[in-house]
Amino acid sequence: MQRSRLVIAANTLPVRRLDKGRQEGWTTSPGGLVSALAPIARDQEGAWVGWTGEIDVDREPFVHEGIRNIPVKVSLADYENSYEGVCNRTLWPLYHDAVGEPEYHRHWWRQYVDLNARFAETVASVTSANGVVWVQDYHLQLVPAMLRDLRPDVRIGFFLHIPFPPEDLYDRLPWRTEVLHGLLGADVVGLQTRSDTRNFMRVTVRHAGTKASGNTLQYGNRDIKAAAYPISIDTDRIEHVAADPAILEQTKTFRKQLGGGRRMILGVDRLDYTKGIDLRLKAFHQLLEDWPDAYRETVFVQLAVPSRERIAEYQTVRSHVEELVGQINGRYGEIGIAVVHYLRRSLPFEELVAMYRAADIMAVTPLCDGMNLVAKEYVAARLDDTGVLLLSEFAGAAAELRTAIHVNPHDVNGMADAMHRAFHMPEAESKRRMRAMRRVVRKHTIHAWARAFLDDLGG
Ligand code: GDG
Repeated sequence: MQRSRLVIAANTLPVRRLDKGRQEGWTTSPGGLVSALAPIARDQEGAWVGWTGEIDVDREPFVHEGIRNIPVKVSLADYENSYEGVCNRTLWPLYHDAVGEPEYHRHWWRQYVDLNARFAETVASVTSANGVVWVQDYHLQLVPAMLRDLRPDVRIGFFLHIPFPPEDLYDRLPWRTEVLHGLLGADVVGLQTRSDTRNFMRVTVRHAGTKASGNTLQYGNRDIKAAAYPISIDTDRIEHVAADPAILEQTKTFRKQLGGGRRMILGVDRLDYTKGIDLRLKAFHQLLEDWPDAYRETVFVQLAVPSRERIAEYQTVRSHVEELVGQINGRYGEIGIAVVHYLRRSLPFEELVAMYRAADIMAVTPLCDGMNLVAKEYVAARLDDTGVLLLSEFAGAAAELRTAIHVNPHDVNGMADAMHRAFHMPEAESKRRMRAMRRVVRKHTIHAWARAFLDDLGG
């Protein structure tokens, strides 16, 4: 097997299969992580280990746009017990403040261990001597230690995209020591924020006997760096798209379709119960109740990208959101005029950017979120410094985007007031706030993020 000096391991490969029957082959997946890591992997003739998204399909490694893709076969049992079970019904809710109820099942866990072991073996077999491996996210928390056992010569990094929970929540996890042992196999553990980093360091002291000093954890005879590397976006790309005359035309078309001069609030999320879509809709409802005359001419557009649809909690949040949309439109809409426009699908990236440009207010109000890239993307798209960002204090992005209007997503009345305040903010103030945020996203890009992590890892 050919070996690479830089190997990325992630739940999914950076490509997805084009529809069968139409065109054979692969296309690069959209998304920030892929656009940040793909150029680095390409330059270094790197490899990417991950799942193709297909169940029970055995595929040989293949090269796509200069990156060697190494598929890991995922069986139905892997998918149901490890991916849907441990990843999305145990770890996802637990790490997100238990806003959903985590479930713990031994047979799920066994499959997670097994799948992590297969990832580690695959990575071990494709990494060159003294190479560098960067493991991504909560699906693969055991890989660092498993890989270290197989390949003590390689440098191992791990980055967690979701929050690391506080001690009292983390302690609930029946496999808390196993997970920590897995993560502590890395040389560098990256988290989204300083508070995630503190949480992580604390539990390793308590359950794994590490000694913490500054950003270093002493674990046995090794030193591990644990630090915050807040992820970001491809700012240049978004600015470039936002400046395209065709996108401006699209923006105008959206505004016209929404009713000419009507003011617009936008929400863009995966349809996930952590994103606070329902409470945000309730806040909009409250706004209309409190000031019916002032907001008769306002529309709320919610883009909700379908996600994890087989899981019951996701079906529940979907029906709840759809019920609220119906209630608000039933109460405030008129024939031919909806006040909430709800799209349960994803838009092409260019149209998404046009939406960002069309929105007077962007409401990003998750109950808990590792970072939230949508908030940063909105800021990057506001080339003329107009627009107001409402941002949950429980999104990792709040630590950097300090001049957004910070809201408590559990406080429906408070959010309605914040919407009201945003609509009445003097232009000089909203521009000053937006300019400050734009400086942040221009400086801290996804490329700077990847470089900072790999420099610390020695990659
Ligand atoms: C996890 C963490 C962390 C959304 N709708 C459309 C579309 N999107 C794109 C956005 C954005 C991405 O999806 C969503 O990223 P988020 O960061 O908001 O959220 P998660 O999916 O939960 O991501 C999160 C992230 O990992 C990175 O570390 O920030 O906290 O939960 O980029 O643009 N893209 C297109 N059409 C859509 O309709 N093309």
